[in-house]
Amino acid sequence: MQNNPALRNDWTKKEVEAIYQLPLLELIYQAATVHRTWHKPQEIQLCTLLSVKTGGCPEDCAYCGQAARYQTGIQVQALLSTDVVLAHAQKAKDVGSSRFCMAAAWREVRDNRDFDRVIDMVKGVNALGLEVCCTLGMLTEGQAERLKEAGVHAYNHNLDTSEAYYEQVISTRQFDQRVNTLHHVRKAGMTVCSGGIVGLGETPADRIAMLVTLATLPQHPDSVPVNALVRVKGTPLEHLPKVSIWDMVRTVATARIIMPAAMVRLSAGRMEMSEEEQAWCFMAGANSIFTGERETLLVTPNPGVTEDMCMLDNLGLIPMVKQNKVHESATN
Ligand code: SAM
Ligand code: DTB
Ligand code: SF4
Repeated sequence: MQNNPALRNDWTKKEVEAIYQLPLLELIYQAATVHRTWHKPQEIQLCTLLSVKTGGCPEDCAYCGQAARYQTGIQVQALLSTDVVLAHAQKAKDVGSSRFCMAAAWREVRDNRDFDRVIDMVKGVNALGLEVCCTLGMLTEGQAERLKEAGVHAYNHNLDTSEAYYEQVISTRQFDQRVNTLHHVRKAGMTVCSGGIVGLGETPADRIAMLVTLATLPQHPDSVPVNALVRVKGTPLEHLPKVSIWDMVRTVATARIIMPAAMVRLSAGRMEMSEEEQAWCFMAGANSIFTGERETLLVTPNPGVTEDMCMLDNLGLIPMVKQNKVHESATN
């Protein structure tokens, strides 16, 4: 359970819908007010993402360029060596990132030598003084414990959409299996990073339902990534319309209001957003982004760190230094 009484985990769909459907500027104003109460609004967390194993994934996530069954033309890459990963982590540190997230195109972790190698990577990145995050698919309790012991701070595992819409997007696993992994992550003592994607053809009711699932977990996720669908050529969703910025803003603002202590991360899709559009998302309570010198997320383009620094400067925002753990435990 949450320790802080100001954090509610009994949100109902009706209440959250009333927030999501507020007149837009009123919604943004309320979210900005909450943001200012819980966070330093000028600070943006900079996270660096590295794909440590790319493509060839057995899952059928309809949005994903890494699913083996879609012809997306991406370069498949087996698990990188620990040295290569540590070189990337050092560069991330040099350009001011405070969190380094390693992603693998796996359905789930298997107890094999690849997992042993990921454990070594985690230890190495931790030793550099970066906050270590992993996103490796589904985990058992034992695997979660091993990651925690090796020094993983946060585990990213998105619900992606509502339970009701889930099977329209992914058929090779169930919503409940994802929720179970979130419980394993929390039980092992890692922080939970979980959010979703806007623009999969879902309705506002689906976005609201997904946010309600996250906000009614025994403890809120510590970070909530809000991804705008990146329409990858060759995936079943490539012809969907570009997501409206106001749908992104409403989702960010609602997440900010109902999970006030969480970091809300404006994740995929920034390449197709103007600086002004991103500014609306920051105003609505987003306070974290993926950036770095690689200029890619996993397989799709992302703004480079130089461009992002320029944007932060224009907006009067500053990079957040490594998260203060005392503050985290005081608010959760
Ligand atoms: N394979 C693991 C998994 O699915 O949990 C970890 C990596 S997976 C690529 C991480 C997340 O990236 C997905 O849950 C999804 O939210 C996001 N993602 C993947 N492709 C995307 C796309 N084309 N547009 C927006 N978000 C995307
Ligand atoms: C998250 O929510 N977004 C990141 C991270 N978690 C792993 C991934 C975005 C991927 C965007 C599409 C791509 O480059 O494959
Ligand atoms: Fe695989 Fe993750 Fe992509 Fe789904 S989102 S196809 S599990 S890499």
